[in-house]
Amino acid sequence: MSPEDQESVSTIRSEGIGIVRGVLTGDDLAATRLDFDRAHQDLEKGPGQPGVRDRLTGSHLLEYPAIADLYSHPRIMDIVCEMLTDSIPWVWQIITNRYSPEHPGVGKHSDGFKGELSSPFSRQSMAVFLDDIDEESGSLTYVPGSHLRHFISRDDPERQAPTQTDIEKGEYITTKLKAGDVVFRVPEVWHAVRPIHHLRRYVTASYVARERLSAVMTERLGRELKTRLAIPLDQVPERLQPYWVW
Ligand SMILES: O=C(O)CCC(=O)C(=O)O
Repeated sequence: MSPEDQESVSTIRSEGIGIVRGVLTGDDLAATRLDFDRAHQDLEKGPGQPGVRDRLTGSHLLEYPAIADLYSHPRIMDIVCEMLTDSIPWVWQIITNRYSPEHPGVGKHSDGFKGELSSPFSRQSMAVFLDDIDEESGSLTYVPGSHLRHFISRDDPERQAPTQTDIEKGEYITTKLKAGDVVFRVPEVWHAVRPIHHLRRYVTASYVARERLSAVMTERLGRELKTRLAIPLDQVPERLQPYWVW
């Protein structure tokens, strides 16, 4: 791993969010946008309605090569594997997100499981942005270090999972991104999205460390594996297969 990516891993661990710039450029970015828009047309989301967040998830996304490639992109996976200390983590969710303007954004929250502390760094998400975002439109905001409060800690055996009231009180900072940048987010970090005034699209996935499943994650795993039984493995790109199977 390059020193730059190693530094990103340190930032993600301490802050809960890290941004790797310019992972997708030129023709690759154009091809991903084309596949993204095609998937939304084919899967009956149409061109987008003002104020609506469209979300596609599941194996039909694997039919769009430029999107499918991102779920096992070597540089992205190196960072995910390092974060999870797992050489072949399990890919839990593959998703696309599209917000059509004018959209109010997303309120302050954590993607930690309600009422449950997690094993440190047992889940990791990545999001490849296809549009620029900044303070004026769609900035992802977050509270650096807040993910740590959701982790089981030997030093603090009485720790309770933060409440929504705690999450509302955090000091949120903004992010600025260019299309092609990748956001690595520890799901537990407190985050929100500023109001959106231009199209905001990204391809995202979440990955899980196989050896450190929480009670909630174990239940979700069982549900997802039942769905995957119906999908022949040869429909899954070869590079993704090790992450796809349990
Ligand atoms: O759209 C984003 O950047 C983040 C959305 C969000 O908050 C979430 O999916 O939990």
